[in-house]
Amino acid sequence: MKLYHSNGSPHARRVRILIAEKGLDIELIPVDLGAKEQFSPAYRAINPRAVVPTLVLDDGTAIGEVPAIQRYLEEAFPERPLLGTTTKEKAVITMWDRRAEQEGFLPAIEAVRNAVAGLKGRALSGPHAYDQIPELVERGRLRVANFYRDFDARLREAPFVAGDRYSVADITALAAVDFAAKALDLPIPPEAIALKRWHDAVAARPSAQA
Ligand SMILES: N[C@@H](CCC(=O)N[C@@H](CS)C(=O)NCC(=O)O)C(=O)O
Repeated sequence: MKLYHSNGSPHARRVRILIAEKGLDIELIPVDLGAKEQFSPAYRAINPRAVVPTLVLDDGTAIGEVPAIQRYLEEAFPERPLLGTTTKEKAVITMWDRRAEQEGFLPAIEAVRNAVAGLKGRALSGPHAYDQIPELVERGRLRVANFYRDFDARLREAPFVAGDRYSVADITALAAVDFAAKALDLPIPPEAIALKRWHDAVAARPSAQA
């Protein structure tokens, strides 16, 4: 099995953290996004959407899209579960994972992709060209600020995003916070005490280095 990824990709980081949490040994193959390697015929043959990450199984099956890759790895390697074990737990974790993605992770990416000069005409990843919309930068930053406020409230009532146990929802929220802090200079605000307590705990796990 091989994971095509990029060190700078927050999407790929979500899969790398899950791999580290599960203690899996999966070959990492870098795709140079700066050199536009994702658009090479060789990579497009693996992922026609020209995005990372992609997991390629030993039989050649290529799996794109972060939640699909995470689902495959969870079911193929059920030890150290991160997507829940009971029906209820699976639903609650999926709910919080989607909320972390839609309310934090994707807004942070939206703000960056609509701002960065090097991404002119590339406001959305994938095979099609889209112009930047400058208004989305401020809106994206506002959405991240609201994500911080709402997840701080959530983490005042639970130690981890989806409840009592670390899960894939923590991975998505961590990737969102770290990307917003670095790429948007939007760190966790001082009043978000519970969010900060949670971040200190999840960022201290060895997997956060992935
Ligand atoms: N929905 C995809 C999104 C993947 C994605 O957007 N990856 C970015 C890197 S974080 C990418 O490959 N960008 C290439 C580009 O902008 O051309 C997933 O879940 O894997």
